[in-house]
Parts: sequence; structure tokens; C-alpha cells
Amino acid sequence: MPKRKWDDDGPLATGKKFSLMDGKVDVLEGLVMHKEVISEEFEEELIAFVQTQCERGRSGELKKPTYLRASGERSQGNQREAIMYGGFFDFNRARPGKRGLVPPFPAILERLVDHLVAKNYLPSGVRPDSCIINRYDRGDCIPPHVDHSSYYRPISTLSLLGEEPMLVGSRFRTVKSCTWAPICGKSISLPRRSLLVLGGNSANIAKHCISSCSGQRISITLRKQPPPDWKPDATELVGKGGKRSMQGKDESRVGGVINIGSGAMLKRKSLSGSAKRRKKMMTAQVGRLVQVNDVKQDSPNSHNDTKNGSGRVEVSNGKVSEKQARRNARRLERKQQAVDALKKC
Ligand SMILES: O=C(O)CCC(=O)C(=O)O
Repeated sequence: MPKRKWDDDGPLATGKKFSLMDGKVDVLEGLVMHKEVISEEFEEELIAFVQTQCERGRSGELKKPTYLRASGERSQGNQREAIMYGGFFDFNRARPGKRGLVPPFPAILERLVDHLVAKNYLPSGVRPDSCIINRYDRGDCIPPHVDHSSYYRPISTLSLLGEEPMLVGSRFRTVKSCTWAPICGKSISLPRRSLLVLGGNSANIAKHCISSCSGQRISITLRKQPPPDWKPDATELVGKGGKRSMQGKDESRVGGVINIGSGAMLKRKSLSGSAKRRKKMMTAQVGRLVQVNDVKQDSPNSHNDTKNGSGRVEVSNGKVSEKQARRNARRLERKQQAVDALKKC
């Protein structure tokens, strides 16, 4: 790997490291927790700043997308508030949005970043220039997501006001609305004034989320944006049937993407690489099955339903119902996915 500007920076501050193997991959590689990174006085100052900005947002003084609040039936009780500076974070796609939509860092955030870099919690070459402040109340959450790969790593999150756990891992299950449990992941408590730094696999492979909070909490998530001329990859803009269908107004996450009440959500759920391979395999299997049964229609048993290892295939009037076979294949695929998802790491 070519040397980067910040490789010559002094060593980063040491914090608590984490590890969790999912197969052969340590999905928490690069995750570091630092405690007490700011003073109680600075925490108070930051909390007062956030509360004031949220009040301004609620009163309509701060406009979308600088101030966003989850609302509507899809948010199911989640009323998390978010304030953005430096760069618009497109919650629908967890990626950088259009430039110039939100105000630059206010002085207090510049001071925070100066401090975190000076203390070597963050590498100076990856100085954050975009920030999302999340204000959680009791019951609020943020669903599992991976921050878009165009953001430089590491990304980091400073916790204020209350202590809540963050789930970080490769697989979660939804327990109920706003509540997730790790299948292959860890629950990491985030004390007040702690900084969780997500680098390496913990940022690129693992997802993170905050389940329904037990009380109030504020987080300040800091990221360095890609250069201003960055554009999303063409494949991210166009779905199978042309443009991706957009709809919805409330908070939801589809395929690792959230909507915090700011507008569109992606309707089509993209398949993971392994799911795609399984689908291909199943389609091939169905093709073979259909051929076998087409041959069988000449046999005396051709009017009977044919059982096969991959499911029940209907034969009507001596003809296999391809539709049914495909339906069976899809059912099997879903079953397989559920089984895979439950495999603990
Ligand atoms: O509240 C947190 O600590 C996490 C926030 C987060 O993941 C985000 O804003 O994307």
C-alpha cells in the first residue's frame, strides 16, 4: 500500500481494542474505545450547544437537512433528532449527499476536532470535516448500517449525556421495532465522554446500531468526506429495472440504509454476494428440475406431484408448473438465508 500523508503522524492514543471472528474474518478489527476524552466542563458546553440547536430545529429556525427529526408511522416511536454540519449525510443511502446543503462546523465543533486530533485520538491526516449530532430520547434508536465506503476511515462517535450500548457486528436480528440483537456482534457500552473509533473491518464490514435507548443520549459522529468532486458509482444509482424506486417519508432502513424522515427510501433490497450465488444456484437447480419433470411427463407417474430434495414441484396435466418451482426455490432460498443468519460466529 502506498504511504499516505498521515502514516508519518505520531502513534495514535491507545485505547481498548476489540475482536470478534466471523469465520476467518475479525469483524471488529480496527475498533477502539477511548474513555474520558473530554472534560466534564466541555461535555456540559457541548450538551448546551446541542440542546439549543435542537430547540432551534424544533421551532423551524434550522431547516432540513441541517435539522432532521424522525417521524411518521414507519419511525414507530423513534423520534431521534439529527443536526448536520460540514457535509450533508444522505441517511437514505448512508453516504455523502450534495455539497453546501448544511452549515460549516461551528467554532465549538472545530475546537472538539482540534482537541481529538491533538490528543491523537484521531489521525491528523483524516481530520473530520462533517458531523452528525444525534439526540436520542428514551425509546429512540438508529438501525444497523455501515457508513458509505467513500468516507475516509476511521469514523468516530463521541457519547454525551447518557450511557447506552452500541451493537457492532456482522449479523443482527430484529427483536422488535427499534431493537436489535447481535447474532454475530458485540454490545459495547458507550460511557459519557467516550470516543468510539471505527476503523478497518469494524467500519468496512461490521454494521453498527443503537437499539431503543433507556434514556437520553447525544452522540457526535465525525467523518472526513471524500473530495468535493466525488460522485457515487453508477451502479449505486441505477437498479435492475432502471432508476431505483423511491418512496416513503419516515424513518426506516432498507438494505443497510436509513431514512430519518427526510425523504426518500430505497425500495429494492439488494442481495449480498452469497445470497446472489445461492439464488443463481437455486435457479440452476430449478432449471434442472423443470427439465427432469418435463421428461417425466411421459412416464406413468407423471400426473403425480414429484418430490425432490429441493422441494415440492407441482406437475399439472403432465406439465411442471415453473412458477411453482420458482416459488419453491425462493422459499428454500429464504429458509437457507435464515439458517445462515442464525449461524453464530
Ligand atoms: O449514536 C451513535 O453513536 C451512532 C451514530 C451513527 O451511527 C450515525 O450517525 O451514523
